[in-house]
Amino acid sequence: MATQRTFSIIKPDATRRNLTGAINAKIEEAGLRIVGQKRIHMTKAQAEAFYAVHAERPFYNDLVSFMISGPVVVQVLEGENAVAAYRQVMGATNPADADEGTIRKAFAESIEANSVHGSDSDENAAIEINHFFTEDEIVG
Ligand code: IDP
Ligand code: MG
Repeated sequence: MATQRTFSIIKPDATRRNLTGAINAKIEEAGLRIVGQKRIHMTKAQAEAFYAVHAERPFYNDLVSFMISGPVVVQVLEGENAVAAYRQVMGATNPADADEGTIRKAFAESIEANSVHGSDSDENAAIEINHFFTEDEIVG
């Protein structure tokens, strides 16, 4: 598998608890390179658009409120098979189901406040990266 990029968000529950460095350590230990990174406070419109695929789910409004409840760190990660590799180090959506050693097992507070987002496909990674980064902000 060739070098690939994926999109990551360190969510407000993690920035609030000062876990950016600890999460970045797990990302780097997994062999992924952080090639773009910035700390932002998402607008409501940005969060709604980002999670539009979940608009019909019962947790959508709560999820949008959570994602704008504090700063987030948006990231571009690069590496071998990056989309799948990051999903693996993130762990399951519900931390109760997450494997030992994963970010969500170590840090997530709940199924909603689960510390990180990672793209679920190569196609969505490209869309999500373009949403938050210009090409000159990504330095490999
Ligand atoms: P993922 O982040 O593991 O890809 P998705 O199903 O894409 O999981 O859900 C997006 C986000 O929505 C999750 O990371 C979590 O923050 C939130 N979420 C998912 N399922 C639930 C739920 O059942 N209750 C509350 N929040 C949820
Ligand atoms: Mg998802």
